[in-house]
Amino acid sequence: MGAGHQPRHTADYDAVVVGAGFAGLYQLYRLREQGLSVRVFEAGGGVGGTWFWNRYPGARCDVESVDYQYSFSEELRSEWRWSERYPRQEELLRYLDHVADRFGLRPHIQLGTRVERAVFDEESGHWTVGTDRGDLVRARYCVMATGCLSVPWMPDLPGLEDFAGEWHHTGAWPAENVDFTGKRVAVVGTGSSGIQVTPVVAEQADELFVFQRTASFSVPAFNLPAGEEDAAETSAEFHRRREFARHSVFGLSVPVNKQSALAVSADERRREYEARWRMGGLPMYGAFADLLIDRAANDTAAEFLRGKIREKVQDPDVAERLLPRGYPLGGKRICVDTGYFEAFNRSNVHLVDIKDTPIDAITPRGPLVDGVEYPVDVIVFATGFDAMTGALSQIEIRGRHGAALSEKWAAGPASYLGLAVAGFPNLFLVTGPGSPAVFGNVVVSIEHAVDWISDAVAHLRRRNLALMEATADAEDAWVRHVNEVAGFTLLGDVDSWYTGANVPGKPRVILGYAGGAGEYRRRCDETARQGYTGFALSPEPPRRIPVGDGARLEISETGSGTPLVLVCGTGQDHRMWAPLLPALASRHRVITYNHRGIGGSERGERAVTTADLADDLADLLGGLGAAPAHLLGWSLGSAVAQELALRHPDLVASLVLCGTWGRTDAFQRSLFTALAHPWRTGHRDRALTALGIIYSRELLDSEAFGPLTAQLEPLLPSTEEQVATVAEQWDADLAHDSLDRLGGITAPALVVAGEQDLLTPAYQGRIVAETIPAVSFELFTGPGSSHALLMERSEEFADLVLKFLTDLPPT
Ligand code: NA7
Repeated sequence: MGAGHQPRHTADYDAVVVGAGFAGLYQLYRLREQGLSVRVFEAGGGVGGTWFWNRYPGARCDVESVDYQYSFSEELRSEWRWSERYPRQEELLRYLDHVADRFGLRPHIQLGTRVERAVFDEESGHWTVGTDRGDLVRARYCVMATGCLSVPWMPDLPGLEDFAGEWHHTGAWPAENVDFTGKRVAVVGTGSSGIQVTPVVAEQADELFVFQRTASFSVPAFNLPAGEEDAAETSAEFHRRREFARHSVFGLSVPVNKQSALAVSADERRREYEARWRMGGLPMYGAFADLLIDRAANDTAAEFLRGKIREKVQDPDVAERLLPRGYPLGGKRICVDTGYFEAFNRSNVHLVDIKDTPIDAITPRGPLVDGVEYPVDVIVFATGFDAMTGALSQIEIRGRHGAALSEKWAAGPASYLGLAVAGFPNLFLVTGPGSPAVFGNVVVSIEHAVDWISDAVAHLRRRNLALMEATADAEDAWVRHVNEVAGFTLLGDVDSWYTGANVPGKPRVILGYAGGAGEYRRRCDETARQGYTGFALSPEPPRRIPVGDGARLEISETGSGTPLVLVCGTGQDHRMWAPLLPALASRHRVITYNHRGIGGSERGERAVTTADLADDLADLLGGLGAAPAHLLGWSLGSAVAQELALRHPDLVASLVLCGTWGRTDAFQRSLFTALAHPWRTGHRDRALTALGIIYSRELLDSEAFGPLTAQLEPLLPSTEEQVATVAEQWDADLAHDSLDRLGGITAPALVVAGEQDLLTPAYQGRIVAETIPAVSFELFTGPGSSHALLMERSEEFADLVLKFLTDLPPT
């Protein structure tokens, strides 16, 4: 945090978005459209992200203007005119500024503010986000729109701090003009940025030294001013192009040739490469289907491009040194240039090959290579970015149990679909690692990711769910898939920012999904269509409140209307209700109640009885101002609900009882003792009567019960003394739980039972249904346990409950 700024809790928002570039602006727009309060934090002094920072001379996008723009607003698209085929940085920045103004986004963006921490609070299910300006805000959702190439990578060069001239990184270029006129200049790095800056500086500088470690493949842009006709034509074409790009391999609007480069004659190959060359730029990727898969196929394209360099560069020795070798075409993103190789035909431009002899140091006068000093006035570092993970690793991001993302990602980033991370609920990444954005047109990918995230948020809100979290299994499977796919391509083996190899110490893993933009989209959309498979969706995290003599209860609340309390069973918690919540919360104030400490563990030696829990719940309802309430009990919860209805009838408006009618551990033990050792206890008949409540006579007489009894055997008392104690307890319990007592329930009740559940057969429900006076009885049938049945058919179950509640006579 910056000096002088004390953290202060400034506000709560529905969502915090980090970054106001292409991704952040659109994310803000979408969430605002959905009615969310949103705060965007942006480190830059203006919006624009990459296009705010990369203002170096010659900075230009390598995707055509018509494709590198938003598609979400037809008005925006039709009113904006691009002036060139490939947009300059300055024009892109103007466009993004226009978007921020046109859609009223600025009031929600805090500029000049760097997010330093984002911490998930498990108690509240919210993110707390802290900035270098002292902001401390809370938000339900946190969206990282931090960009794929937003953290400039600077080599650690000894002596740089004593350099007498000025130096800049292309990725953090000053807003003021840097004048190269009459100066000696060094450009370090010959990736996209170095290739773009070189010809522009060459025209201004006295002398230019280009320090090249690896030569790059580059295809000319053939940039042109956009004529009126072009604009009209491309406008008409826009939707067709965009739709094509969305489902294409590279996210580009140019078709990929479906043939193998090796399946055609040398002449035909050359014709195709020439045609792609004339298109200019990235369409070269699609010249043949197997360029990024088969090294021999790739070599044909690489050789074609090397031939072009030889044609352009007059000095054969310089040309030879500019030839990219040792890695496949496309292994590093193909550069798109305007006069890069031609610049070396100028007498003031010098290529310094540093492949075998790296820059040793920067002296006060300039770079020192192999004992030779290159005195310069300005050094331009075009040394790239800590890509994909750099921006995220600069923020302290902590998820469940305080776990740090940086630690989780120590051996390489793991995400599900590049959109979410297991253990970090409601944290979304726009084009994160594991997404295909960097292999094509990032704007197409950004729009898709933002739409997906926005739809997911809408889904959660519509269904009254609070949290969405990738499961560890889904994440593992995605990471495996990403690596598997990369293994089929030539991308995974190359030292580049695609693999993290450009930053020393960074784990070397493929950072993007190489399965294709279209295939990726299909997978993400399918996931969403199927209700977000691979994600755990859950209701509000519970509030924990101490009650009774120290036991802790957990409650969560959602929705509004007449209180409806959901009481879960032993070993379950509030998450079990997730499938039912959307429907129930649409009509009721739903309180889920999770009793903890059952079995005496949190209450000393004394076992907790249903009566204790019922009393706790009664206190709770009073404290929450939620009485009288409808009660829906599952398993042991249904016993608690019953007990509450008996002990505090005025607090219970109605009862929905489903699942096994278990009692306390002590009760169960004595029950089974009675069953398994009837000759010892002498209570066989009474036991069977009681078990008829919980199970059924038919079930007890069936073979199915034998194995269960065997399982219980170790629990059973064996000495005479133990048996006597249990028998005594059993008498007390049985008296307590007699059917006659159920007859004392006056609240209207609905009993739900599943036919296939060993422990919850229909018979149990029928007996209860016949016993409780004001009752209706519903039988759910189907395969599996009644619990599975209930959850799988949650909509039907919720309808049943809602209908029961609606049809209740007014009190
Ligand atoms: P890139 O493509 O990562 O290029 C960085 C260049 O800097 C590349 O030529 C590197 O050589 C070179 N480099 C990095 N460190 C050093 C040191 N220590 N000494 C000499 N040279 C060095 O980044 P760009 O900004 O050009 O482009 C990034 C993306 O932006 C691009 O792919 C487009 O999508 C737009 P190396 O290849 O590592 O040998």
